[in-house]
Amino acid sequence: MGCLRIWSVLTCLVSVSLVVESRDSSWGGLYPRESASREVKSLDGLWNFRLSPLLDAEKGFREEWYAQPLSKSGPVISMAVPSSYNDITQDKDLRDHIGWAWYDRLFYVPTRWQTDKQRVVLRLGSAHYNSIIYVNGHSLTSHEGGHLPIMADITTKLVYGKENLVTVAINNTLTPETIPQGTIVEHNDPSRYPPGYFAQSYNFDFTNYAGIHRPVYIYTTPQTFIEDILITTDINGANGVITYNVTHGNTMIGPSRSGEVGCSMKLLDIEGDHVTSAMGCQGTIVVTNASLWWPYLMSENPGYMYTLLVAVSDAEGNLDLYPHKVGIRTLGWNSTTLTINSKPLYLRGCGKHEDADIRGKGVDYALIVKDFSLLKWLGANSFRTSHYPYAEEIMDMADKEGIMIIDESPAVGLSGFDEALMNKHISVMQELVQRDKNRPSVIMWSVGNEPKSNQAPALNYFSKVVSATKSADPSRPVTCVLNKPKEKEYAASSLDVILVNRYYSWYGDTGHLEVIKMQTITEFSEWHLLHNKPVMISEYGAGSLPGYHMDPAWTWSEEYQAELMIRNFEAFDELRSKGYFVGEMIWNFADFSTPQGHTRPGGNRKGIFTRSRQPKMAAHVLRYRYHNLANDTLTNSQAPMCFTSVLH
Ligand code: GCB
Repeated sequence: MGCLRIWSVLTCLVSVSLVVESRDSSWGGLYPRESASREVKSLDGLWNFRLSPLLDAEKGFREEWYAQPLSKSGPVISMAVPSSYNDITQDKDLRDHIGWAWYDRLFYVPTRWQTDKQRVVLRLGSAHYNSIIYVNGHSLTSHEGGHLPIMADITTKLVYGKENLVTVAINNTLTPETIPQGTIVEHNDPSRYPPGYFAQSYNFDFTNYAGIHRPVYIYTTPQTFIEDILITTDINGANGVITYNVTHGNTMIGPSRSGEVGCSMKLLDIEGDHVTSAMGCQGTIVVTNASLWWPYLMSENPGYMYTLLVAVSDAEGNLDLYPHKVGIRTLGWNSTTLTINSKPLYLRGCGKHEDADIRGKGVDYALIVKDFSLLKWLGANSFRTSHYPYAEEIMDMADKEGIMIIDESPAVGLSGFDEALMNKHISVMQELVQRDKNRPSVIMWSVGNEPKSNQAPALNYFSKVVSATKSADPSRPVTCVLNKPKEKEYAASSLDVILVNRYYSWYGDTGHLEVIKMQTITEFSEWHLLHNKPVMISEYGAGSLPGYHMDPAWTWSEEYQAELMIRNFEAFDELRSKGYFVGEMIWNFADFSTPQGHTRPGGNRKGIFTRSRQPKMAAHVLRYRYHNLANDTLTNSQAPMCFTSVLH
């Protein structure tokens, strides 16, 4: 029975993909933005929702739940979109569900869209993990992977001026073939487990939240439309140089006239005033006396962005317009240093999560604004999208606020490294680069976090994944966040910058804060010596329970967390003075949800803020340091900051 049920969950992923009319969309398209030629309509709100029965994962497909409103085929509950579904109700089975979940809602499209011969696109910012999208009963597209957009042209499937039905089936099952990986553990002992009992296990330290996590839009374009825009920037003296390449598409409604399509560009400054114009679908724009994109606290005016108003016109002169933000900046890297606009960079940041109570990983605008407000309060200039690509709404804020991003793929804790996994990993990297390639905030790609890179096949695997990422985008350095001992580690040699997670005096030498400085300096010097590359610490930290105090410091107290940080700072300052240590990121920005476990009291408590974003003592300590470091960087002094005076 158990076996049968697992077979059912897993094969369902395979068999249903066969019935999808147009398969796997890996190009999520440009973010839906309004313009004079594009209308955008939000489908966010309350959808209808039902889980597949636990012992019959395929029921929804067999009974074609997508063919009519879900409420007609059985009971439904209301479900918020965007949000994870897990923590919304009091139902433990919903929280812990493994398998298919079904969403649907009705929506109208105006007849005018048909009269005006508009192309209509449906776009989900993300849905975790496997999803199949239906409109009016047609299976339009499927997507594997939970953190990247899904797009489908729905023009010919709509009933204009009437009600339309969108249905989304989502499966959160993780297997050794998914990214990230997981395993379904069967429990076949009938004396200990009920029939069919199984559990999902995975090798990462955060809750595998599921649902429609990001906004759902439908939007229109003319039949000849802007499909993609590639922007790179350079600096020449006081001038900025913007190189662009616009690709355009044609719907199936009209004949293809790509030969007759023309492009024109208008560059506007931050106030919306015209700066310059250009003709042609590819070209270069020179911006005299350009305002550059600078990180927060590296300029009086961080995050400066122009708007490139892209116009594509067809033979009849119909225009498609898309406003695209452009930050002019350059990145550089060598064996010791990262630079932005030729100035050395020191990353003062955090590892984060998309995580909040009730909504899990669902986009929440209030939380986005709060988090950026806290990052700026801290004096941070960067964060890593640990351990998956974050919502575009978050990335937009990072661009705007001048917060630099290490943009990470969902490849957390990978092992196995066979060719099939590698090809999937490469596709994920290409999808991520495709989505975020024009963002000035993105200063580095991270192909993953803590792979089992002590396994020999990791050598070939990472050299291929990194080189595919570099060919997708040669303009940014590529890294992978490592945690294996450097003596037996096969990914580092392929990377531009070495990022290492280390928890001295937490997972090892627990309680012995006095060894941190020595161990950190020894280890990071050796990483540099071994690979002759810039190095940084991408995670360090300790758990603390807010309000629990103990002096002298004791594990889980706020004092222990703060002192552990201060001891690390001593090491970081010494490493900085050596000239190859390019950054530090505390783990974690805020407490976050994890699977239940005896080492995780209410989740991972290494946040310097609580899950509700209130500061622990650690946040004040970090704030003091980051603002000092920022001042230090501003004056270009490399003088190490000392915190020994605060120690016992
Ligand atoms: C790590 C992982 C992160 C965990 C963290 C911890 O190295 O990258 O996902 O949450 O350690 O707290 O153990």
